[in-house]
Amino acid sequence: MYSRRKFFGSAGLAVAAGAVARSALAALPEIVSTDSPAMQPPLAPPNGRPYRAVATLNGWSLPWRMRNGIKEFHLVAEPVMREIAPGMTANLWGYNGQSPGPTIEVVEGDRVRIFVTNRLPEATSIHWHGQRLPNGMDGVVGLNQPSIKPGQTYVYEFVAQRAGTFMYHPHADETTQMALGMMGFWVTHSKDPASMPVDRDYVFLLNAYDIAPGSYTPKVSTMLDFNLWTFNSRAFPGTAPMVARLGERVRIRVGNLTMTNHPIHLHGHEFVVVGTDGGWTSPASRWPEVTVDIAVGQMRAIEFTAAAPGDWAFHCHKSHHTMNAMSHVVPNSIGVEQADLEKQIAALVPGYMTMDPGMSGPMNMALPANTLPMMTGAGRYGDIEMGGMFTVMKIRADLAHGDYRDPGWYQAPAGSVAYAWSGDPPPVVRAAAPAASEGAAYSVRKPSGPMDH
Ligand SMILES: [Cu+2]
Repeated sequence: MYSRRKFFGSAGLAVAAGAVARSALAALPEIVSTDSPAMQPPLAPPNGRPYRAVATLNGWSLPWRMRNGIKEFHLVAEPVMREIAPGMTANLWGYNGQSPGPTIEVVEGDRVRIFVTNRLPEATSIHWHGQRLPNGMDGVVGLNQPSIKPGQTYVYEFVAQRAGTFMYHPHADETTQMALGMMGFWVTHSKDPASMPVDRDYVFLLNAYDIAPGSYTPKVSTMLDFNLWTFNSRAFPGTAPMVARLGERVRIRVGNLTMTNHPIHLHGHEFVVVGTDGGWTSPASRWPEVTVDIAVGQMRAIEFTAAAPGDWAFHCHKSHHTMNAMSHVVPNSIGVEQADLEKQIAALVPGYMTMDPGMSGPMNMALPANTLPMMTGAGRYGDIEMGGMFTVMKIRADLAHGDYRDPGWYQAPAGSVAYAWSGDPPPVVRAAAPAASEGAAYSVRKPSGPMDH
């Protein structure tokens, strides 16, 4: 399941034991790591209280060890390589081999101990976003704890008090560390495994990067103008599809660690928001939606019944967020005869290239290395013309329960697909202008004089 496993060497152990200053903790949990962006199947709990494990989009859940009744995890903050989509890899910072880090799954009431080893070139910490915990475990450097210096291991320990959806991220040099992808998902399952049952529970984070075309490392000073908008650090067509069997109850949990809000939209179905930052919503408070806006720092859990078979788009509704690296200084050249213009301008500006009308066709330029096309992905009927925060909800009648494999493109029944009209166009019928007397009914009355009153 994991592409490589690392064990702490004796040198690392000495550093760690010094940092935590407790000989009982010298035996650190094994570091489980992966270098793959593939979506791993849910990790069924091998011990502890039972729960239905979540599926992390293009990600995985971190195994733990049970020690004297405490769930022990080991996170390693380190530089990683993340394939954003085939054809583009980014130098990021993350945890245990990937960015985002692995999802942590625990059960309400679990006592949790998390070892955090810093293999970054600068100090870090982890804040457990949304948790009820002792103040000294909240992870804000300087406020709640000293920073975790390079080479040190710190220990966080608390009881997961509330079921729900959470995130983790550093509270140290945040603009740099979050711009480089240091973040992860956290799910605290209800201690009653029968409460709020679903058949599939997908989770992912919203992230944004600013990686100049032709380069590999995100800029860390960008405030708003990011050029890669991603689901769990993957841009379409690199995003895995979410799949469900027809009739299954599906939950999708999304956390936003970008610098702007994202209206997340599902096609073909209505959903309800069953969870917010503070926990599960009461059933009486829910109303049907097809889009939910997720603000910065927020988590939302939505649920719906997979009622209609097909390949249903699931995406951020800000149209620039379903594009990959692009320039925002492109003039609108719709209606301009491009071929002619390009020749004339190129004589003055060597290398000048125009955009195709509407920018929906391939651009007349070769892409720099390690750069994704703006809109890409080929579907059953041609180019999908999407990138960034886009994936597909694939609902099939013949999918087995628990099967998360991509079933390929939907084969729509004959006669159920929009088609080109091949007959003659209908005659244009223009409505007659209203006659003067009819129009008078809608005309403004003459201003009335004082005598009219
Ligand atoms: Cu968006």
